[in-house]
Amino acid sequence: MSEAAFTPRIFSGIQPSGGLTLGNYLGAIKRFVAEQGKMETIYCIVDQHAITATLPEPGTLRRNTRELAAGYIASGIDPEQSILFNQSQVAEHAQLGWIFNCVARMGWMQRMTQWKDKAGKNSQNASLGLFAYPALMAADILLYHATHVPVGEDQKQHVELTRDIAAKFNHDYGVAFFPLAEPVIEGVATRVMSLRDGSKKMSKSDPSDMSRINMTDDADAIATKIRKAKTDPDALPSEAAGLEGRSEARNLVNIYAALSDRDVDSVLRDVGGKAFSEFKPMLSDLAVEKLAPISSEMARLMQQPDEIDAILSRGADRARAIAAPILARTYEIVGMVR
Ligand code: AQP
Repeated sequence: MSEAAFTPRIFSGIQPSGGLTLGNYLGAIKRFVAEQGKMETIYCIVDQHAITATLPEPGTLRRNTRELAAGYIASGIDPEQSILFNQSQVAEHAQLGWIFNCVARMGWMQRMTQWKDKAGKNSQNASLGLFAYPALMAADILLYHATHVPVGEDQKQHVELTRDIAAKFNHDYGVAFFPLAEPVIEGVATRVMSLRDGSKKMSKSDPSDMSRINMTDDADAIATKIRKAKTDPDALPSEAAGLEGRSEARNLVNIYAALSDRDVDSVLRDVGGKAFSEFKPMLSDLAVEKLAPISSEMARLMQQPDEIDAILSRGADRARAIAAPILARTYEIVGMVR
């Protein structure tokens, strides 16, 4: 087995399945920004994944795609330094996804917790695309021979499946063609929880808007949501161990720590002993200070949809230049006549 040595390269994506949340920002985008300059970075708007749960209205999908592009750029993704594009413009994703549908096993897919959560009790009525989603995600990553995939906790199992698909392909064809990509899950905000229920992750698709902070929320909305966030009656502890069994309190402290680029212990040294009535306004002020410049820049960019589309189209050209030879070599390995 001899093939390429793999150049360190980052790939990650976000679905344009609704407005961006603070969970997407802290768990993904803020960390994507921090990776720029360390190695080659490729960031994708995975619009083909965004039609797996339900088929959104076309105008909504277009708007969400542009808003996510604006969110990436307003948060600090530089489309010159990173490759920024939407998945459907690079047909190689779907093409490699098909090969991986044939590599992945039904049993592997059935074990995916996101499939179980999203399909729920009515799995017979879920789309085939939702079931195959992790194989397409493996294609997204491996089409660029990415070695590192920064994600939130919830996506760890899908990156592990990507490794299984790469390993099976390499083994079955006797090659070392695809890298075993590493999930990169670092920092205090790899799992930002719902403001209404500390056992559920903050999610774009949660029916309750009060459960999440949207990146487009104004200062009043942020303050209201934090003021109404579920907590417990006790004061904040002075050390992280005191957050044990207090999921809502832990979540708010983690958000504060992530927004201020501090660790939890250092935050608790300052706020330990305070009641939530005192801590929540501190958290609101910090969230508004950090998020307001991003949301106003997003609003400005959204006034220029043609400029956003041009950035995505240039990004897609750059992505295709990497993807096409990797797909061509994959077809050759598989034995497809070209
Ligand atoms: N609550 C979260 N905390 C930390 N990280 C999170 N991510 C999402 N929610 C949180 C991370 O954001 C990246 C993009 O996720 P996605 O939008 O592609 O899919 P998702 O994980 O299914 O996110 P949502 O918000 O829950 O979307 P819907 O509601 O459409 O399913 C990933 O790196 C993810 O880990």
